[in-house]
Amino acid sequence: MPPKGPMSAPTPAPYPFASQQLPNYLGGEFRTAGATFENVSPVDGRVLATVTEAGAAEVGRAVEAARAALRGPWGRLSTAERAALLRRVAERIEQRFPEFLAAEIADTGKTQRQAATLDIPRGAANFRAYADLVVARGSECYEAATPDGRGALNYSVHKPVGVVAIVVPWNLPFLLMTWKVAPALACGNAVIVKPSEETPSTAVLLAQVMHEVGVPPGAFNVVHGFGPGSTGEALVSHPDVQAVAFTGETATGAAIMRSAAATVKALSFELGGKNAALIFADADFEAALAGTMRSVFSNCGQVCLASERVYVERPLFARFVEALTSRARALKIGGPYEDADLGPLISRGHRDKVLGYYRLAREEGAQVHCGGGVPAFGDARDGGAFIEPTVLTGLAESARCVREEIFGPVCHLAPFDAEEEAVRLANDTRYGLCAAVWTQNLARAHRVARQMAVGTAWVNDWYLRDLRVPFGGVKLSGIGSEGGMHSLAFFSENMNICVKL
Ligand code: NAD
Ligand code: 6OD
Repeated sequence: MPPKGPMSAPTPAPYPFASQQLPNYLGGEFRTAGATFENVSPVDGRVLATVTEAGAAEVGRAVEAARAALRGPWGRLSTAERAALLRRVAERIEQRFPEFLAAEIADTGKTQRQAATLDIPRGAANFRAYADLVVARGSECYEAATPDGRGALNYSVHKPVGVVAIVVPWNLPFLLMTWKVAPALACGNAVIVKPSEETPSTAVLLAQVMHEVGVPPGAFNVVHGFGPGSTGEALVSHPDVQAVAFTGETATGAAIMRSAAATVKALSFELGGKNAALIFADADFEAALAGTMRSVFSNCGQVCLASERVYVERPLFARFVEALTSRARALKIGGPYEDADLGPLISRGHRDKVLGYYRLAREEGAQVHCGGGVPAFGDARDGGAFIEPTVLTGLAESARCVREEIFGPVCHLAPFDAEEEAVRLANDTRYGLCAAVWTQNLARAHRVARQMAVGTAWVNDWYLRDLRVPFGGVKLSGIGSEGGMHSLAFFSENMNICVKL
């Protein structure tokens, strides 16, 4: 949850696709042929637009267009020329900021404050970051001895992997899509994006931007649709797709792995989490409280990095539960333009899932300190997917609500007595995405952070990002690292040339 303050961002434009049919973008053309599905507002359940579903034939066309782009003008651009194009993409996103803002907000219902300070600016930043990184990348060079004494020179060359599928979720749609599109294009691949069926709009705006700045046809393609038995499966099983970069649920990652296995595609997966926050008695109480409010309730809890398990050292436990509950009760729930703290969940379907966990928590013996239900507004918002922020205690560590990812505005708090116990509790999960450690003891901060079995441990903060650092999950939370040179490595083939001197 970004802190409240004066809005620096421009006011959003009207939703750019109101009552229109969102097209696929194939080989530089916007196409609306085929079946459609509805884009529904999570704020009030209205149909915002229809979306063209790409069947297997359209996916095939996208792959053909991508292959042609690699053989054509796109494949002939230098690294510097590609980087210059990415910078123009970033500039154009900024010029069309109000439309991106309106589109992201319409699809997700997220607060204007968050979309304006995180989602859309990060989309532009992703393109700039990878434009800079790709031109800064060097290559390896080794001199080797040979029996004749003349030696040999080895040097590596980065080549694109080929046609890359990028399959992304709905929680931070623009941020997560561009996080993969930017490095994939920077490395010279041809990209086919499948946005989530829940959030199709910013992908179409991005296609328009690519078109406007002159990204050659076929280098960037968008196919809309669902996952299993639909667009997503057709894409990730296509024999001419060489790599899949996926963000989403762990079970979906497993399904994609099966689809991709037959043609041995390279995979990069950013998956689910059941992340812990550890609050030691020596923590700065106010900072830990504010940070945990953000890590539990930002984006209505729909962040893979969210702290769904909060462990507090016993002397602080009762005070922390009371303070978190009181702040959670005070959160304002409302529509994106109401200066609310909490927007809706993405859909009624997802709300049913989260409410199922609220019910299960009671059955499993939780004490519900606040929330646990659905707010009533008495207006159109009752047709949306709003839900109450919820604070739980009292569950056993074996409870499903402590073990399974809920992906809503809810956390369970439990006390601990010793550092080793805190480390054991935090790591006792099949996931391994991130952890937040709150302490003012410097030695403990380093010691505990290092023992976290996760891809990222934050100390005295949460979701503080530097786009150069490795970002990924261990165990069920992912395969591989993205971020900085790690993304460039995934999206490149590394070829060695050996020259006998
Ligand atoms: P999801 O896995 O249901 O869907 C993600 C995407 O995969 C969508 O575009 C969907 O259409 C597609 N898809 C679904 N089944 C498919 C299949 N069989 N083949 C090909 N594509 C398929 O995820 P979601 O509900 O959209 O997002 C929430 C999940 O994403 C949570 O589990 C969250 O933790 C995770 N997530 C992880 C990260 C991370 O960085 N680790 C970031 C954001 C979200
Ligand atoms: O900030 C990022 O780069 C990133 N991949 C965030 C993931 C958030 C999960 O919901």
